[in-house]
Amino acid sequence: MKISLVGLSGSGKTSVYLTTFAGKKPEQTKGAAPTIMYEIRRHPFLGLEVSIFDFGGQEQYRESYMSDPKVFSGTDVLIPVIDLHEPEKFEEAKKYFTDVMNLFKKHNIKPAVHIFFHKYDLEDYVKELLDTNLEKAKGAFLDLFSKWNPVYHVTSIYEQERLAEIFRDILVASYKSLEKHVETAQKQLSEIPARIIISDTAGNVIVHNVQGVSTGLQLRGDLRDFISACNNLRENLFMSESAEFTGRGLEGDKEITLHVFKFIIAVLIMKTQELDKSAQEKIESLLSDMSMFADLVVRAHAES
Ligand SMILES: Nc1nc2c(ncn2[C@@H]2O[C@H](COP(=O)(O)OP(=O)(O)O)[C@@H](O)[C@H]2O)c(=O)[nH]1
Ligand SMILES: [Mg+2]
Repeated sequence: MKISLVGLSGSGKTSVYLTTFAGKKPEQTKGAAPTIMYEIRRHPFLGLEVSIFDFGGQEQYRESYMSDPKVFSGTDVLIPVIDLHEPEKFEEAKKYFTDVMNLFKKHNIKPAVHIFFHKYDLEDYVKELLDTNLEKAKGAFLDLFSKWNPVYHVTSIYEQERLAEIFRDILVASYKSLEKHVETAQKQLSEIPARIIISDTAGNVIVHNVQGVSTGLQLRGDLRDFISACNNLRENLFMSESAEFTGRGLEGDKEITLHVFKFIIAVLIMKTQELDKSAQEKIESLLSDMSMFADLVVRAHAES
């Protein structure tokens, strides 16, 4: 799975990567060095290797990688990033994207296109202009990509949770038939009176109902380590594809249960009270759905 992020220098590509995939806080992206040429980063998600190509937007580098079309080949998802704080650069961005699209056409690369109208926030910016710029950007760019059936998203690294959800949806969409399960799980979670996190065993959060457990797609470090350790035990000690682990504080009534399904999906359930029968049934139903979800992921791997 190859995702290519393209956009002018300073539009926010590296920041999008860092806050979503690398566990960085938005503030930590300020003053990062501009990307030279392009950078490739690899990230496992649901056991699939995702490579994220971050193309430096500076003119002098653009020409040299644009003359080597290999860099774009195999792109499954193209994400043009447009900086809403810099409307005076829309024309230049249009020119750049036109060149990119021509290259894709010429080499018959047909990615799904997700346009990010980015920096939709008031960090160092005035409110009145933001919506004007958004309308202007829609006018300028939706048309440009219209042949590619683009989907657009209004994004900001300061809406980290939302941005992570957008990427999760883009990634999950590449496994046909998984989207429905994620949607169902999200609904189930809202109805269960326990704190639940569903992630993959690498610690990418898929759905949860707990505030502040993740930074972008990345689960909090201690929980990620817990899942990783349990997953190793499952493999080395139990030698089974799925396993269950429980921890309990001897004072108080906190309890944590981890279910690993098919070595790929982790469901963490944190309880602070005994659950009534109806809540327990909901949890059972969630678990059986996630077990099916894990089967589907494994099958999708086998098919690809
Ligand atoms: N206000 C705001 N600033 C952002 C956002 N995303 C990135 N930035 C800032 O924009 C600047 C350039 O970002 P960078 O990721 O290096 O751009 P790149 O050249 O496209 O990789 C950095 O100072 C970031 O902190 C955003 O969503 N909102
Ligand atoms: Mg960059």
